[in-house]
Amino acid sequence: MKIAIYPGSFDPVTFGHLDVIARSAKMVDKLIIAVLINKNKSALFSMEDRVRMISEYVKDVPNVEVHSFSGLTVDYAKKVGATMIVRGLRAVTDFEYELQLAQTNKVIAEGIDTLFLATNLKYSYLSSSIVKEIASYNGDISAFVPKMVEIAMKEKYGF
Ligand code: COD
Repeated sequence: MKIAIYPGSFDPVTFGHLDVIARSAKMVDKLIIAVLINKNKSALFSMEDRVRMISEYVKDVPNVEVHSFSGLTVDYAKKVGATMIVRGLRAVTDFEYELQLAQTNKVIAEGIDTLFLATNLKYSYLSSSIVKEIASYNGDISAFVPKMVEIAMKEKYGF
């Protein structure tokens, strides 16, 4: 059984993430979306909220599960029996960081490979940070995130 994890902060999940999820789910038997409980980075949404929002959009995809994790991504991958880490690439700026991450992970955990999916052109500019910035000024984020996320963000920023 081919199991992959798609780790990330997903703070919040965007159409860019959902596109990577839909495409990578077709390539494996089981895809686990692994939401990082990040002790260093202060997140806008709690881990529970992030898991709930993603779960809502993948609930009808039979081979996708959403969980949270802390610690090293490769340790979590081993724990769930995954041999593949899915990551998305938007631009050259992503490439340097992602390559470093993938190569380091390969050294510390043999047998786990990283699968890079090139962004869908429609979402190549899209990031959670940009969405948060626009939302914080009460801008229109409907083109970037699902409705449920849009509502939750408006609430967070008090609009
Ligand atoms: N189109 C395509 N892909 C996208 C888009 C988009 N519009 N937006 C985001 N993505 C991709 C990102 O490039 C990334 O690959 C993935 O989606 C998740 O993105 P984020 O921003 O939600 O998540 P990150 O990048 O903050 O996640 C970082 C990790 C949690 C994977 C990393 O910090 C980690 O592994 N932490 C655990 C500790 C560890 O193991 N560290 C590494 C040791 S080498």
